[in-house]
Amino acid sequence: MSLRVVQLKTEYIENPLGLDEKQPRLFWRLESPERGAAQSAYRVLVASSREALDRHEGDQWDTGKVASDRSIQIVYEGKPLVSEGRYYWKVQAWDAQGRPSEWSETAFWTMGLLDRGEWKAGWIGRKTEANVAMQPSPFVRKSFAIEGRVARATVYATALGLYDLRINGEKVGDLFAPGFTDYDKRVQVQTYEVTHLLTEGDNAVGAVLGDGWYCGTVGFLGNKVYGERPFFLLQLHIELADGTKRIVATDASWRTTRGPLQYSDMIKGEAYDARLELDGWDRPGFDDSGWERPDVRPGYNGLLTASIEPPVRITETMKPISVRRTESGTYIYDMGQNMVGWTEVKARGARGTKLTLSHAEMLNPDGSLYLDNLRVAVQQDHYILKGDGLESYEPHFTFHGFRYVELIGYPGEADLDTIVGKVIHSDTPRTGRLRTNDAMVNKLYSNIVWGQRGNFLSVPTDCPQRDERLGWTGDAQIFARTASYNMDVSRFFTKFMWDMIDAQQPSGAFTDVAPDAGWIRHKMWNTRLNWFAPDNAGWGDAGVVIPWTLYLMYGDTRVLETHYEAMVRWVEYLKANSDELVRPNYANYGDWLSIDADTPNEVLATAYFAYSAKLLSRIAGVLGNQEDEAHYNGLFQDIAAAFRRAFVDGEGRIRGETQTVYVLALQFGLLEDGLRDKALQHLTDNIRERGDRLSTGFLGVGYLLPALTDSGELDVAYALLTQEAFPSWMYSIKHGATTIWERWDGWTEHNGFQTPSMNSFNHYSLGSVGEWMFRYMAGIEADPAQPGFRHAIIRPRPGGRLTEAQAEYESLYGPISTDWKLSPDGRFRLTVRVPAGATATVFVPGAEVRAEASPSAGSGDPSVFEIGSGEYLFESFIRPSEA
Ligand code: RAM
Repeated sequence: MSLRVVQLKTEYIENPLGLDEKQPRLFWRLESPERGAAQSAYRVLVASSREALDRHEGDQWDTGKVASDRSIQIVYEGKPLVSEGRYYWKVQAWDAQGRPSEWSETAFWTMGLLDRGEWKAGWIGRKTEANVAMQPSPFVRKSFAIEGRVARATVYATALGLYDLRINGEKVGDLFAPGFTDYDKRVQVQTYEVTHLLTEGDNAVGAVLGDGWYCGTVGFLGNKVYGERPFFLLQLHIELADGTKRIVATDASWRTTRGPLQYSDMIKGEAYDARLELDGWDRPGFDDSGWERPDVRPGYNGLLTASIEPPVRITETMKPISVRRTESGTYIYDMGQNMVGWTEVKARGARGTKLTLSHAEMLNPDGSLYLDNLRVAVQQDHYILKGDGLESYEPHFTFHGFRYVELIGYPGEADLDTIVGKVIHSDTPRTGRLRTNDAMVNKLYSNIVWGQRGNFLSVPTDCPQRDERLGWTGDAQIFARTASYNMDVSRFFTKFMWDMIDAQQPSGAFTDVAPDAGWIRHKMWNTRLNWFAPDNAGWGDAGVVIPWTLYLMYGDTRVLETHYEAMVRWVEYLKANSDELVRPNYANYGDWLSIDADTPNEVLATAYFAYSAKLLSRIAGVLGNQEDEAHYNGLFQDIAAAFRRAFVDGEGRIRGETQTVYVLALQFGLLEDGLRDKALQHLTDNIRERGDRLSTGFLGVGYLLPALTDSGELDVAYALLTQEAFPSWMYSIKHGATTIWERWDGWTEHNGFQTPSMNSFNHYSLGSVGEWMFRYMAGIEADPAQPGFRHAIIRPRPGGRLTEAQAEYESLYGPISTDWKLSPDGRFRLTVRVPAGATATVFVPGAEVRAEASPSAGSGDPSVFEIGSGEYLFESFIRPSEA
């Protein structure tokens, strides 16, 4: 028996609760000690009870033995799934020799409330307090009795705002639920299994409500974008051992009051008065007779959808690396890492003592906190001690971007144990690891990952510190591929696509920001911020690039199907708003934050228009729509021709003559053969004239090293990667960066800090070079013909000062890795690992290739190999000039 079936997942996760997907997709992994392990057939059983499944009865679905090598994205096609249904499943697989595996372990999923009519609960909130600018966070609660033993209890909950759920004193769920969506259109519902928390007899359920994105400050748009104050919706479904069912739901019988949280706002920080704590409020037996009746909102017109996004969690606790007492008696801590989350402080002192935690990314030259770049954000949390021994405090509905913490008003001597930093983000599992022999390259990679950790919070935000933190679509699309190597962003971006769809304009235009946070609805782009437009080149295109990325990385065709029409509308919109296929010069962001190089808007916009059309053609092809495939490919060719006519001269010079115009034209395939070489020459000349330095902004930077490498200019790519002079990635690292900066010149020796109105030190866009590190340097590339790494293209490219690189990517099939080493004598050794069920084509650089596998029969090239699963060693010789 050579195959084992493991790690069963439903809709990308293990044993999910409360799905509303009527045909969930199933995934499993194969394991085998043998090389070349493959699945030749599978059988899936889905049953409505564990007992039935144990008897191998698939009363919901029995696929029978299906001859197939597929083990991901298997669409459920059994009996209809019902509300609150619980489904158990397992898999058997046959290997290439026809030997069956054991049955896998049992996995399950549950369905949520599928019918709106099943929602009996009312939305409860607390009336606004008069004469208070920032409102205290409402507490809501209810006591109830259970007569009998609880067999199963499930909570369905959500809020317009944020909620922190408690049952019998225990916290249930994660942070910042229900997440950021366009609340005018939808809100996500979370499902929790709480059987273990309930007891026979008296019980209590309660929640603290936060303003969050619903009514707190959103970016620079002010507060109350979607509503006035938070509301909470909950249904607790209890099934007793004797089969009786009952529901505890939010309604007028609940009670509400204010507690210690004087305010808690994502952008404005928090104030907590521990003297006002409501001891035992979330436990049974608490006397809430003095509490108010809640205010019940008439209803909600948006959709209640099952939560898709990975929950936000504390993923790491950081200890400060140093602390300094200032002259004024405050303490400034250095966390050693620009991080996102908050600080927990421990203090002992007199009742009424107030302490403040203030957060900043950088220090001013005089050692004080650099707060100028926060704009109107206030990264401060205030705590008033109750004077009750050792107290500890951390905030609730806010977060900060910081490396430095100033502790103000601390009673007594603070030291390194007084505070800890808590790192929070959408808990997307880590899938990528990368290491080289070069400490600076490793640091760059670390900074990229920290940029992602700091900015993936419910939506892909641009930055975590100033009054912005919005789902900028341009940033998201340029970084999406890097992000998907680093972490499993399948569900994160699936959710974000809904945000983009909700924001899509009636015209078909995708927006700059999603959720659009009301600014287009409120015409903010037209008035206060008159340069916003709903269709910026490289921003709106995220609506096509992100689904394509999900397809490549996860083989997800559903996201393509689901949003196909929306993508068509986008491309048709671009076409309708072009002038003979050239996108006119309208206000847009251009190659945002490029340095000393202005890419003309019309060149950029036309190039991206072509790219969207090309991806749409490929997407149509994947979906089997040959007519559209041909049609949009034709459109792409026509746009490319229009691009050449309008912007490219006979010498391959492209209007603007920036690195970005050349990079995009090369990468998007807009040039014909003869012109390509000339354009490449202009690009490399430009780089050389600048002293091997880049000038690209957000849009150009992602394709810069790929375009050079694909065009045979690997040396130039490496020279840019490891360049330490300004502007470069390594410049920031030389000056202490622990994250990717928003701007190449966020801080320079000559000018100090850039303009404070836009100077984030934690923006991931310029970190899109992470994609090149995986795809080219380590050489782990997806094959669009067999996506999701069913077949990988392994093509490592040693070069520059790099002599070693190891990378691993945890694909849906399992880990794929490359590990290469180039010795000074030119000997090159490469180890490749491929998971069971997957295959790879390996391109070994250099000459005199020796391998544990035999060369690919088809290619006729002795350095190309087709391998199956397992570990393989390749050796070759690379003359110094080739490296
Ligand atoms: C800035 C944002 C974002 C960028 C836009 C154009 O304000 O930080 O990164 O996409 O502008």
